[in-house]
Amino acid sequence: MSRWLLVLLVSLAAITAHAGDMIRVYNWNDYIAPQVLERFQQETGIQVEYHTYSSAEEMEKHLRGPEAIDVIVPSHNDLPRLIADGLLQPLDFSRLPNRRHLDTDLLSKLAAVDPQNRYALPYLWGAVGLAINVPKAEAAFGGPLPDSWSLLFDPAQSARLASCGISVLDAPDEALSVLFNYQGRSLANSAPSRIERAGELLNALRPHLRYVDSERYIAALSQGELCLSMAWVGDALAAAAAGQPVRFVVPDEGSVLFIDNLAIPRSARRADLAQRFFDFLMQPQIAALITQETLYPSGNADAKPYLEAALREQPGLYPDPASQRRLFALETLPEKHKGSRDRVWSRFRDGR
Ligand code: N2P
Repeated sequence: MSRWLLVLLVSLAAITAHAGDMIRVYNWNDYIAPQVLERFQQETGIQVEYHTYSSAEEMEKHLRGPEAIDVIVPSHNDLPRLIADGLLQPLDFSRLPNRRHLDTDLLSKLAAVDPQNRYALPYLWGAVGLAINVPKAEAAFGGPLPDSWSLLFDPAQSARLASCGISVLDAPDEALSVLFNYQGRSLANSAPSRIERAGELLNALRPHLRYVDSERYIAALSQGELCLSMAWVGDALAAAAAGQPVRFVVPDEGSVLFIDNLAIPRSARRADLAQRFFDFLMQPQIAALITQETLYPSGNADAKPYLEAALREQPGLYPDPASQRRLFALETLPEKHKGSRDRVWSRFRDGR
């Protein structure tokens, strides 16, 4: 073969290897740094078709739907069911050299829901708490506020805050877990009839809320349009970063932690490219950029030194030891609770 023909063939091969290389990614809203996607596309020539969802329910709809998806980001508590239902593919660790940077503490927590960490790579994590616009909330409340879920769950207290705007996450497992915990119970160990009873309390609360939504509240908090939100940590810190006097509180009664994970759906056409994407994201500097942008703690232990000092020290981002003692990992909801949960939740969310 002539040298020129060989050169031609090699360059043709290079072109065809890249032409049409694409991954379809579904991730939570506000959960990536846009420049990270751009850099990945530039460096690898792999196109990313990027979509977002704002609830676990929506995520699961996509996962069970007809579309082929290469990357999905489920929370740890949903992993057992997704794995058992065959909706995820095992990872190939040999394609993931940067996996060594992941937080081993998180990996061992995850092993409880994903034995041997075969399916999931911790990406971002954090606490559920209350985002409070302190001056607005104190003015409406008529004095200093307790660091308590009672602000939300005690209808007498939430009635006082209704005028300055309250929202709740569209996250039934999180919301019911913190409610049960506030009442001194455990959601996973309670009878389904208890969930129906909790539904009555939620319904009493509903008229005091603007909405039950996990996306709208981010901009609203940042514009001072809400004074109390059940919030995921990064969304609350984003409002503070936007200049609002918003505090993120892990209430005295305690709250839940979530770990969100990179995973490959069963339907993926390009598991190979999905794993290249994961390995790219697991570079400590890239992981740091993502935390810098989203204000969620990183699943990457080696990202910390690359965070700007102000962020590394930012109270609330990585829970301090006192909050840590009040936080427990969100439990997986037993199958037998799902019916009651879904009934109670759709009535509450839609305010009917
Ligand atoms: C960020 C979404 C946080 C995901 N807006 C919580 N599992």
